[in-house]
Amino acid sequence: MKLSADEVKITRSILRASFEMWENILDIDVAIVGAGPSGLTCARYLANAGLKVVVFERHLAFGGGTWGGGMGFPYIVVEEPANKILEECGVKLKKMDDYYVADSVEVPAKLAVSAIDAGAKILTGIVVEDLIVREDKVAGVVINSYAIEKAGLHIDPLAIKSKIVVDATGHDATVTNILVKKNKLDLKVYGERSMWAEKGENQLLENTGEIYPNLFVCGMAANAVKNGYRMGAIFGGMYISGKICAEKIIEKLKE
Ligand code: 48F
Repeated sequence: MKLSADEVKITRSILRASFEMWENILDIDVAIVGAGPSGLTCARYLANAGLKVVVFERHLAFGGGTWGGGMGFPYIVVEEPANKILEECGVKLKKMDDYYVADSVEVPAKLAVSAIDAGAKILTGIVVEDLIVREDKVAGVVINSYAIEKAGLHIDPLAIKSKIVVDATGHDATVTNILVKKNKLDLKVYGERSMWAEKGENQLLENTGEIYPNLFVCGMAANAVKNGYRMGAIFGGMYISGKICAEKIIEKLKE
């Protein structure tokens, strides 16, 4: 047996596939910023509904704050009815006391696979550094490479048009903060409150939704924007928030 490995052909294949991919996502239905638990769940439900969805994630890995479980102990806790969302993705859950526990590596892996299989594109190593805003409505995302950001290089970004943008950036609510700061909006981003798991989980469901025309928030970003409590290593609210956010977007896009 002789394996063929021509450098030019390898390079050409990668470049062609990349250009094809980028061209196909220049104008999309939903741009989700952040591939944590809420963003991935939201992507899965939107893609299942037939929408063109791209998730932009700063780091090279998807999963956000799930991988390390609670303080490095590799399990997360999920409460009913969020267990059903993970079960749909094939995650194995174990009942303990009033909760379910799940392997903190299995969960992001299976959530991402289910979002990809539904048709969502996940792009890692890409930072959303600004938004396109037209006549007081969000109209897309301004993106750059994480490597460029990390190196502190002054290299201009590119842009993607999107009917809806989702801020699923977690505790820092970076997208909403950028929108408010750059456009001098009255909208105040309060930041999250100290931990109160039960209250935080329930506030999250109320705080999920559209906060500015065409900008939705889900996951911890939704509580950070509205000064909701943080919850720690209980994740059910993140999955339900992602699902509610997808349902609200589907409803809006029907209008
Ligand atoms: O933080 P993260 O996991 O957000 P989440 O979906 O889930 C929160 C839980 O992990 C946990 C918790 C449970 O009770 O509180 O913390 O709300 O994922 C957010 C992702 O967004 C990425 C970031 O790297 C992370 O993977 N991100 C943040 N800002 C940007 C970004 C940006 N400007 N561009 C691209 N990605």
